[in-house]
This record gives sequence, structure tokens and C-alpha cells, in this order.
Amino acid sequence: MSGDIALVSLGSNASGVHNAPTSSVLFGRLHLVSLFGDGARCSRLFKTPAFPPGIGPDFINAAMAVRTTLDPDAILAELHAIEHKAARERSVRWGPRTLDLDLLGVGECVLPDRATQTLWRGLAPEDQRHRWPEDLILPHPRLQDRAFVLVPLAEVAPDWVHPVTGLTVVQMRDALPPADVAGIVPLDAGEDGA
Ligand code: PH2
Ligand code: MG
Ligand code: MG
Repeated sequence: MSGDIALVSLGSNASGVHNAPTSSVLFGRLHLVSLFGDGARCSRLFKTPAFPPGIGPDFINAAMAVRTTLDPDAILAELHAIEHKAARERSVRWGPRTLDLDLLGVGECVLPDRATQTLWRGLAPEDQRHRWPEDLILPHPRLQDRAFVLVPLAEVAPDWVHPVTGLTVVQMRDALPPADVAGIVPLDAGEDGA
């Protein structure tokens, strides 16, 4: 198959109607599948505690791996178009809700360069809330830190290798604190996680 593998994180935590975040994520998934075709792989949906703790209600998160010949900027533009579509359509019918589609990585692509990616990846936690890059950084600079990204991603791209650190998705997930990973609960596990 031609093209690169592109990895996308899907998330929503808009409050209000009980199922709003779930349907937002499913809305995003449907649009990504129709855009990138049947080869698109989708993780299960997971309920995840908001990070950092206390910023809002739980999220619904998922991840997808698609094949595409689009370049990263063009992929990003498509993701933004779907986000806007979700916000617009949902606000008419059920009130405000959000859909966040983050581009995590595209093949072996490093943007804007290894040194800058490394700088943002190493940003101290206390600076992460206040400083955010203007330009697209790939791989996503927080990819290796977030259980709500890596647990779903391990279902669709377990062997994808971070082009700067050389770690696979599974290795990054297994390097996280076990309590972070345990907090990421598949929706079909039921409310008690059983
Ligand atoms: N996204 C954020 C901030 N915090 N927490 C969880 N659990 N899931 C997310 O997708 C998420 C978050 C900013 O986009
Ligand atoms: Mg995000
Ligand atoms: Mg985003």
C-alpha cells in the first residue's frame, strides 16, 4: 500500500447530554473512515480521566491509524475541517460539544526538525500549560507522556516506531506509571471496569 501511516488521537469531554462525548468521537471516526478509506484502523472507545486532573469531566478517547499520501499540513487541515463540522452540527441540535483530533505522527516524519522536536518533547511539566508551539511538531511532543493517547494507539499501531526516540508505541505505553494506564477504561467494560 502506498503512502505513510498517519496516527490520530480523537477526544471529547463536552458535558451536557449524557452521551455527547461518545457521539462526538464516533462522528469523528466516521468522517476519518470516509476520508481515508476502508484501510483505516480504529481503536475501541475509552473513558479517561481528564488531564491534568480537575480541568473538567472525563474524556472519551480513541485512536486511529490511516494510510495516506497527504502531507502533514494537508492531513491537519482535514482534521480541523472535521472538528469544525462536528462543532457546527452538534451545536445546532444538542448544544455545545467539542471534538479534538490531534495528529500524533506521520510515518518517519520529524517536524520541523529533530532538535526542535526534542526541545518540545523535553519541555518541563510546569511549562507545558503555558507554552505551546505555533507550528506543527511531529511526532506530537506529548505523545510519550499520555496514557489516554498510548493505550488506544497500542490497539491500532502497536509497532509504530517513534522516529526520534526509537521506541515503539507499546514500549512507550509500558514505560508509563501503571496507575495512569489502569485509569484508561474501555467503554464496553461497563461502569465498574469489569
Ligand atoms: N485532551 C486535552 C487535555 N486533557 N485529557 C484526556 N483524558 N483526554 C484528552 O483527550 C485530553 C485531556 C487537550 O486536548
Ligand atoms: Mg488534544
Ligand atoms: Mg487539538
